[in-house]
Amino acid sequence: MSILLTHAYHLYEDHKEQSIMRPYVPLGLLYISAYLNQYQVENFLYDSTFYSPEEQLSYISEKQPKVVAIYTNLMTKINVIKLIKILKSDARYGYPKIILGGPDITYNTSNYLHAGADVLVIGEGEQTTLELYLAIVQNTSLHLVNGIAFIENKEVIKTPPRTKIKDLSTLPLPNRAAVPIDKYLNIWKTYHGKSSMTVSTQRGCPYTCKWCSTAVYGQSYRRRPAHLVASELAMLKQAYQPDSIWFVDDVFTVSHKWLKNFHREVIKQDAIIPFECITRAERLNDEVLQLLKEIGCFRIWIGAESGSQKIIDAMDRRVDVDVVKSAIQKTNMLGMETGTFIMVGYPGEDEKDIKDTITYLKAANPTHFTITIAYPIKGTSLYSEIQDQITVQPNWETSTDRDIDFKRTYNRKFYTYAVKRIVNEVNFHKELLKGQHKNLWQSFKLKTKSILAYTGMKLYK
Ligand code: B12
Ligand code: SF4
Repeated sequence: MSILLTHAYHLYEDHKEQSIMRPYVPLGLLYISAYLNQYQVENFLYDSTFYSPEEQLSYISEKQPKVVAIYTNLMTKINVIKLIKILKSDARYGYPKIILGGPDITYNTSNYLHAGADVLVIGEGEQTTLELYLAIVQNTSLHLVNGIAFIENKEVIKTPPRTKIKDLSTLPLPNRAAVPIDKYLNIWKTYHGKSSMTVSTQRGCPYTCKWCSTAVYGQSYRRRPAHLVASELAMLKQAYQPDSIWFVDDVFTVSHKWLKNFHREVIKQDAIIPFECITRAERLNDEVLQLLKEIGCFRIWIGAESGSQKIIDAMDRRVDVDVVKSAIQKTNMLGMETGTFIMVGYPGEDEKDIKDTITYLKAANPTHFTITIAYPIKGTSLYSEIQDQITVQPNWETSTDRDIDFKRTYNRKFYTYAVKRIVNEVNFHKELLKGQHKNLWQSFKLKTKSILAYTGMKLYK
């Protein structure tokens, strides 16, 4: 009897990731594996990141697990469904029960069950996976397990929601020994000269940005005690010597009290590792920035999503664009890198808003910025708002939420050009800021691309 935990992300298929090569371990699976270990439940973890679907299948065939449990997000969905269909139809794999978990299943319950999954674990996975696995092997009623969905007599049954884990200190550390950590660290070293690992200190986010998926942890805020996070860092430092850490938390500085404790603990436990984190501008101030810097923070991602207050408000982002701008500028001045996220094509956005975004990015001057064309994730308020304006809704099993399109202010192609316009115009400005060190040829290329993109915008407006 055993459970095999896996996912369906294969790096060799992800051409975008191959150009950046910043792979991270599937932390959710590692948490579940550690939890099962704590209860002496035999589990195998197959991290498919560096392997092909064929290699994954051959591993499943060799292990013949009773249960195959697969992590699912909106991008890996297509591969997950392919995997389910193979496991359901080929005797070589012993017809295991198939459990799915992760962020994409919460609001696509019926679809995943009809695609062949036996049971879905909704929300936080540790306790539910343990109880569900025991129910399967002991053949007891699934109705007694909270937080799951399954089909019975052709009907989708959802059991009462699982209570969120209140005290995160009860969780064991993620089972990093179950994945090829060296491969991850070596790829980082080879492509970036320094390695990086992830750590999670927080579950849930109390904010309500309309496009953001809160499908797993909900609108909650729970935090691991600062001294335990510091001990985890000390352990990582000793075991793997990572050059940096990415805290995968939604809003790292949401609690200043926690941050002060964490500051004290990492110093006390000699656990400082350079790190980057994501936070909100209004949860930063001079003191917080100083604390972050003192404990090794080298990069802060501060989201505004737009330079237009009108769009920020439409997103229910609850932040002032000038506060974001000033937070980025202050962080830059303290010698830490900054990053920001931009979304274009949000409902109601027009050309003036895009112009405001360019002006904002030029003034804030973050070290890095990423741009996404807005898409509606099932279960978000944005999805509910645009539901009756969907213009493109491809087959669910073979497409992702990113392929859904809805009625926007302009033609979809307008936004592809808008992204190019923002990138080139802002990077042109960055060249100018270099003063006498600027590269004239590079500046000329960027400005030309920016003008061409602007022409494209006008064409598709
Ligand atoms: C780190 C991260 C990334 C990293 C992933 C690195 C890695 N290998 O893990 C990177 C940067 C690569 C990334 C990319 C993307 N991400 Co991302 N990411 C996150 C983030 C910030 C943290 C994830 C994490 O580690 N959490 C901590 C762990 C412990 O939580 P967890 O994974 O949710 O696991 C728990 C449960 O889900 C469940 N569970 C997890 N796995 C399994 C498996 C089984 C079998 C079971 C039963 C249960 C179960 O139990 C776990 C413990 O309770 C989350 C936001 C968040 N706060 O969670 C977004 C998030 C997961 N990402 C999201 C998105 C949209 C993306 C992208 C599609 C973005 C894009 N480019 O458009 C891509 C997809 C990439 C891909 N091809 O898979 C969405 C997912 C929405 C959805 N419905 O799928 C999230 C929720 C962000 C959001 N709020 O909208 N992401
Ligand atoms: S975008 Fe960030 S702040 Fe907003 S709800 Fe999502 S995690 Fe929270």
